Amino acid sequence: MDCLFCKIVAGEIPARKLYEDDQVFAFHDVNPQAPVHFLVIPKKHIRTLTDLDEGDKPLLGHIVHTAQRLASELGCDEGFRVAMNCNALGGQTVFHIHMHVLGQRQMHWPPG
Ligand code: IU
Repeated sequence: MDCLFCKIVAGEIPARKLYEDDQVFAFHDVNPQAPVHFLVIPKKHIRTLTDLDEGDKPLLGHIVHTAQRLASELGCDEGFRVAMNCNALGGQTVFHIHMHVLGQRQMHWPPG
């Protein structure tokens, strides 16, 4: 499959791995936008949020829970941001869904 994040999951492209289980993979973003910036992705290839179906609900819950747990482990309990960009207008550049987790700096609203 010609998907960069599937290749990261398969170990074909290097990534600084934070966590992995049978459903999800988490790694530090290669171009961090905050002192803490990592991504949580499903191992299953889902192109974008508009491709989700009912059966993906437990997987999405697991992604959120993994994001929260790792954010806490990385010292972000005071506050952090999660973001999922959807399709080109939403700022998505890698078409395999991923949850950004950013922390250890003041966040602002609205994002750009
Ligand atoms: P976006 O929401 O699709 O725009 O985010 C894609 C992110 O994936 C972006 O922050 C990249 O820096 C990041 N990334 C990465 O961490 N490692 C890679 O090999 C590639 C992209 I390609």
